[in-house]
Amino acid sequence: MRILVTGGAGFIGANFVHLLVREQPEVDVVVLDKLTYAGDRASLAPVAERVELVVGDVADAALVDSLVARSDAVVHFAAESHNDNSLADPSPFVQTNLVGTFTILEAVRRHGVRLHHVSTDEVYGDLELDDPAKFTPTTPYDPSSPYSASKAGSDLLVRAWVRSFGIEATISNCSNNYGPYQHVEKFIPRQITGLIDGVRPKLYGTGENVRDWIHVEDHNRAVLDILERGRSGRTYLIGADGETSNLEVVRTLLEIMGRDPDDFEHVPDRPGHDLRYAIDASLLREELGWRPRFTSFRDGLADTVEWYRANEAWWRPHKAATEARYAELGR
Ligand code: NAD
Ligand code: TDX
Repeated sequence: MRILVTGGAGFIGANFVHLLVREQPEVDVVVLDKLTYAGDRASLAPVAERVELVVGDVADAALVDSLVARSDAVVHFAAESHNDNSLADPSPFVQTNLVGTFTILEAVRRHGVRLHHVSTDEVYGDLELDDPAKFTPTTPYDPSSPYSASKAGSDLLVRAWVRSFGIEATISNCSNNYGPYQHVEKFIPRQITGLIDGVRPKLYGTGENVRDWIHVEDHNRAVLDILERGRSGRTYLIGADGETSNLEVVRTLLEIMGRDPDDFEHVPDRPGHDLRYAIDASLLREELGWRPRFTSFRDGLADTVEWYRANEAWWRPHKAATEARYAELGR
């Protein structure tokens, strides 16, 4: 069994590769990753001997065709993933997320290879703070940002390729992930590494926005379950009932790191900032028996703080350039 993991040098992809190598040692793992600013060879260093890393673009049709031809399954994580970047320059989002997914689809169609497409809950737009509803697999798509619109488009391409060409594919839409190897541009690692450097956390707008946090390992175990037992053509929502406001996240981090919980600052809001995401994962729980293992967000955050403290050599090279980009945006 050989699995091609696109985007395997990024945050979730690298954690997925670590999990595969640890728990399914009989599987051959090939990673296709362009090593953009978000990809880092160092994220695969602990498993380098066990993984073949091909540096290349998911939109390179000839390369993708040759890799898919020798694979039994493809797990497609590769994407431009940061909303703030998509507001500054949408072009790589359209290229990688749409054209890249199209390129993968054409290759799996030619070679009859099983695909799992990794997507986000942001395709559904956002919910009001007091809305009892959560996103379900039948919630209409209503993306807000160039990032989420490009992911929504990629999901729709997968659905069309299943229906029109009969490819064997599943889709998952997951809520916000946290854990080791997450780029320092993202909310939680930005604040942890800032605090290590003595910088106060930066909350966009009021901080009342809610994200449904899930540990990256719980996300990846769900992806493995879907890959093994999911029904082709189905969309599975992945979430662990982790709704927390950004303000609460910042206060918890400050407390874990031994600071005053009120010692943060408000910065200008993200344009079009989605208010709240919330996932109903009952299909995943009922059909596939998946359960999250990280049931305490506070404990998971404390582990993550420890990881960033112990792995400064991994994140430090990315920190200054990331903060320079934020300085240009005034955030
Ligand atoms: P990331 O930005 O950390 O990693 C993306 C990886 O893809 C990087 O290694 C990058 O080098 C690679 N890549 C980018 N463009 C490429 C291209 N053209 N060709 C080949 N490789 C390319 O992202 P992440 O947070 O790990 O997200 C992975 C996937 O999970 C994405 O599809 C994202 O939409 C989805 N997702 C993320 C979250 C989250 O909270 N981070 C939640 C739900 C879904
Ligand atoms: O410094 C910050 N301060 C702040 O208040 C940053 C970087 C973010 N925020 C807010 C914005 C969001 O409400 O924190 C929340 C989380 O922000 P991000 O980490 O940028 O994540 P988000 O925009 O919610 O998207 C994430 O989850 C869904 C991932 O980046 C996406 O790839 C995924 O699809």
